[in-house]
Amino acid sequence: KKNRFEVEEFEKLKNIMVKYNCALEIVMTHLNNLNTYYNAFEPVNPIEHIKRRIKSPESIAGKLNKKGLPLTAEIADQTLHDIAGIRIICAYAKNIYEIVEIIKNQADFTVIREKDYLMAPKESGYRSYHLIVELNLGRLFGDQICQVEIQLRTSAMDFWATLEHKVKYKYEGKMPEFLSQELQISAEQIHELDERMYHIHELVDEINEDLI
Ligand code: 0O2
Repeated sequence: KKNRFEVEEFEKLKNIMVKYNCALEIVMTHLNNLNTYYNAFEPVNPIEHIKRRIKSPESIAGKLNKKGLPLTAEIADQTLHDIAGIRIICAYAKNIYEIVEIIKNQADFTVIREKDYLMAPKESGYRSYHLIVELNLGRLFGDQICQVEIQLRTSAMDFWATLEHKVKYKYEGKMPEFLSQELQISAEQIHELDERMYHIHELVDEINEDLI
């Protein structure tokens, strides 16, 4: 199936995208403020960096096709939770849980779904923490509700996920067995590396405390 909307639906989708762009801006402002706060008032900032993206129409159509749904703007709006997406990259897994708690306590948006793929990695080896937050766009938008997906990962997990995504895309879902095995092994090694790095970080922290 072609990953393309009919002209009329594409026009409707463009309007819907305006809404998701605004939602993305609102959530990004909060996260940027959090980043600023950590830089100004805390000894260490657990956030390495923040990335954002709006799903392309081709990618929206591809996801609807994969779910066996008709290619309409309304169905995309109702069924996809990740049209607006944010990725927060942290140094250590522990930081991820810290930031998840802060996001859950934000007054301006509500967490409506969460998935902990750190505790329970996907079969592919994928690790990340996913949150779907919901927010009201205000009077101007007729108080419409909009969802934004926030993915939280360590730098190492992001390195793996980016490569795996590229490989998966190249093989259009039919990845050769040896490659998926290779990626699963790499995911485990990356997890081990994450834990080792955290261990070193803790040791250094303890030494610093002894010196004070
Ligand atoms: P893209 O191109 O990154 O946007 P749903 O999204 O709710 O329909 P599901 O399975 O419930 O489907 O969502 P899930 O697993 O919580 O998250 C889906 C998103 O997580 C994906 O979006 C990816 O960004 C990421 N993800 C999930 N599993 C994997 C994986 O095995 N490898 C990699 N690299 N990323 C993964 P999209 O739309 O599939 O892709």
